[in-house]
Amino acid sequence: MTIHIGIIGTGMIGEEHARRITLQLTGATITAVTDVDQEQARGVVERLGLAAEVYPDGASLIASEAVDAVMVTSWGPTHEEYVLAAIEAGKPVFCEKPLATTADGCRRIIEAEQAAGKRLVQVGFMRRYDSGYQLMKEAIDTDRLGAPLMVHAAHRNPEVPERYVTPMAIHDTLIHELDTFRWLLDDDYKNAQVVFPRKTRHAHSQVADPQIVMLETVKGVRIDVEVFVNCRYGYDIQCEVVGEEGVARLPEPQSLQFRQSAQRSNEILMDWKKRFADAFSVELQAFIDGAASGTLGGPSSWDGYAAAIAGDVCVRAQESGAIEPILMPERPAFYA
Ligand code: NAD
Ligand code: ISE
Repeated sequence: MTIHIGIIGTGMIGEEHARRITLQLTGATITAVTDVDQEQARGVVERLGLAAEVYPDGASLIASEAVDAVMVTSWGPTHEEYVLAAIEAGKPVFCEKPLATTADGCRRIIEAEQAAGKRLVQVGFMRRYDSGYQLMKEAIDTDRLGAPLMVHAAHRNPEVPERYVTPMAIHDTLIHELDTFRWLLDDDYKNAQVVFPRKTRHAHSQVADPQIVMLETVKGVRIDVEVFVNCRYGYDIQCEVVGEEGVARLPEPQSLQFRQSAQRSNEILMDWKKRFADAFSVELQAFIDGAASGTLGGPSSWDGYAAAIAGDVCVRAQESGAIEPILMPERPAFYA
C-alpha cells in the first residue's frame, strides 16, 4: 500500500522531509504540496521532480482525495489550524514541533482527537528516534544507571536570525528538551526557573542569550539545560544523565578524527539537518507505516501538549526570575 502524502509548508524542513520520503523511505509518495509562497511550493516540486499537484492552500490540500495523510511543516503559529482540519477530515497528520504555539492550542487538538475517537497525530519530536538517546533510554529503563538523579544538557546553535526573540529559546529550541526528558525519564515536570548569564556580544538586541533553564521533575530529578543559540562554533547537543550507579553521556555524532599540523581534531556539525538525519528518517518511516496500518505511534498530541504546558511556564519563569510551578493535568486514558 502506498500512502499519498500532502505537505503544507515547503520551506526548509518541508523540503527536507519531501526529499527523504521520495528518495530514501518506502511506502509513501508526495501527491500534493502547498505553501503561502506558491513559488516556493512549485520550486520544491521541480527540484525534487515530484509528481505532485500544487494546491492554493492548506484547506483544499487536506480535503483532497489525492491525500491520505498530511504533513504540517509550515510556521509554528499555523500548525493548530491545519492539525485540527486534518483531524476533522479523519486523516493521519504529522506535525512538526511545536504542535501549537500555546498550551491552549494543544488542548484544543487533544480534545478534537479524542472526539474523533482515534489517534491521528504524530508530533515531530525526532530526538526520540535518535540512536544515542535511545541507548540512554535503554540504560535508564534497564536500571543500569540506578535511579536518575540529575541531567546536565546543552542545546547550542551557531546563530539565529533577527526575528528570533527571547521566548523562542523556549518555544522553538528548548521544546525539544522539554519533550525528550519527559520521555527519557518517564517523568513529568514540577517547576522551572530560568537564569541569564552574561550576554554574548554575538546576540542581537531582542534575544537574551545564553539562558540556563532549571527544571525539577515530579520524581525529584534536577535538570539544567544551557540554551545558547549564538555559540558560533557549531550545532551542539549535549546530554548527561547522572544516576545512583553511574553516568551516561550522549554519544558525539560520528566523525573522522584528524591528526594534522600538530593538532588532533574532529569536525563539529553546523546544523540540525545532519545531526539528526538518521532520526528524521526513522521518525518519518514510522509515520508512513503508522498511517498505512492505521496505528500511529511515537510522540502524541498529549506529548505536544505536555511540552507546551512546560514551555509556557518556562517563558513565565524567564520574565519573573522565580521558580514557577508546572501543573500538569491528568493524562486521559485515551493517551495511556
Ligand atoms: P521555513 O520558514 O524554512 O519554512 C516554513 C514554510 O511555511 C515557508 O515556506 C512559509 O512560506 C510556509 N508557510 C507559512 N505559513 C504558511 C501557511 N499558513 N500555509 C502554508 N505554508 C505556510 O521554516 P522551517 O525551518 O522549515 O520550519 C518549519 C517548522 O518546522 C517550524 O515549526 C519549525 O519549528 C519546525 N522545525 C523543526 C525542526 C526539527 O528539528 N524537528 C527543525 C527545523 C524546523
Ligand atoms: C530548530 O527549529 C529546530 O527544531 C532544531 O532542531 C533546533 O535545534 C533549533 O534550535 C531550532 O531552531
